[in-house]
Amino acid sequence: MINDKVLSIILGGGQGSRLYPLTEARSKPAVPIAGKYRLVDIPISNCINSDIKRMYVLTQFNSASLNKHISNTYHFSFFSSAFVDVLAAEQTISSDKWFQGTADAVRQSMHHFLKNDFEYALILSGDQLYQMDFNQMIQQHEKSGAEISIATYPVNAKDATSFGIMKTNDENVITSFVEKPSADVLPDWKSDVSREMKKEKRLYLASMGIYIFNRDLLIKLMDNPDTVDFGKEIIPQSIDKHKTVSYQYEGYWTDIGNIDSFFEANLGLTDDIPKFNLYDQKRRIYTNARILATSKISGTTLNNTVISDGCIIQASKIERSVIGIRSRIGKDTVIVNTYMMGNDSYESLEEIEESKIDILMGIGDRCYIKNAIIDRNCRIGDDVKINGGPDLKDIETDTYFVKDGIVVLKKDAVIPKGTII
Ligand code: ADQ
Ligand code: ADP
Repeated sequence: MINDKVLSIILGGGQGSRLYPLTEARSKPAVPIAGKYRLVDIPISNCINSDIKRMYVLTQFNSASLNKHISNTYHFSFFSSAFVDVLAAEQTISSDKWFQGTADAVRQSMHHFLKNDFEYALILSGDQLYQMDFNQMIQQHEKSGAEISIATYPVNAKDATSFGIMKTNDENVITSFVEKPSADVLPDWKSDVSREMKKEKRLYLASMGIYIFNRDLLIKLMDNPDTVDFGKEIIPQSIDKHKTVSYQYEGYWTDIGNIDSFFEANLGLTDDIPKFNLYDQKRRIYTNARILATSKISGTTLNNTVISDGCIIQASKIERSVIGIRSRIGKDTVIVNTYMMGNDSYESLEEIEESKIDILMGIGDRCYIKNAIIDRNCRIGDDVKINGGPDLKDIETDTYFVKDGIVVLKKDAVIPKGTII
């Protein structure tokens, strides 16, 4: 079934500086998460599960891995109108600039959207972890006669300063909106939330950056080239003129736009009962069906660890970690609090035996790795110690990057035997 009223626009990311260095060699939607998925699989799967099957992914630059992933993963029937198209910022006769912000990205791509029939544009962020049925939001949008709807989530004072915060009237109509308020003005922005939210001190109604716009209004708003951002301009300037309604969401939702939150969201999947449920049959997260072999594990004590397909593991212990596809981990190695993204391919036995390769792809023998993100195709030699933690200062080298105590090994990094970080 296809909802033919709704066209989905997924904001795949600007320069991606907040997720650097994971976005050094790929666009943000292509960043691998949860061992076998890519960031873009989350909004795309939410759309598919809501029968919204016409999607554009807007990205600042096209990466080979993003295009390959989308074309390998999302095949729709020849007879269906479903599609997932990637639109990268492009130079046109009227514009020689990259997307200046979220609204500018939508504006510059409007000519693509308008080739389709639709009543509502559903605008989504590309860097959030959640499972949401958009139909409920669409139904409320229609019922309330709104021209714009914004999905909202109650947050606490600490988080409130990094979101758009709003106030509503009794009918959920948004009466005021401020983008990322400073801490000193926050007391003016409290909302009357449910008793449960009050108990958790989540008193501020935050925008989730998920919007529904009526088609005609979006066309009109995109006519003004001076507005470049939804949060900074379009929304605050619209609430007085166009009925803008809040759709309050109560499920799990988290922003994974920076290294720290990305790391925690991945490791959160190893909890006994993770907040993000990858095992939900009704709300599946789709990804490339790679047809990999099963994982082979020998001599390893595993605690709260998620292991993807095609791994060969001989480590002595892995704790609270997510191990990505085709990972190879050597003997007597200990891994704690780590997200290893895995490898794009295997090295053949012949290649290894002929020792053309000095350090094999994956993690060597007798290593100790804690509080790290290991990007794809890294080669970590034997006896390497990586001990991330709050004491580690932020630095960047050719092969790794430290942010908030998390050591991020860059894609294809080679870490020589015996290195200590
Ligand atoms: P932010 O997340 O800070 O706040 P922004 O950086 O504009 O806003 O990103 C929104 C989404 O658009 C992200 O997925 C981002 O990757 C993507 N994006 C940013 N620039 C882009 C560009 N030039 N081209 C394509 N995609 C781009 C927003 C709202 C807040 C709200 C939070 C919720 O402004 O009001 O509270 O989202 O996370
Ligand atoms: P994903 O990145 O989603 O895991 P694939 O598993 O299909 O996607 O492959 C990732 C990348 O690695 C692709 O660009 C693919 O062409 C490349 N690749 C896959 N297998 C090999 C191989 N045996 N040798 C070299 N490159 C490979």
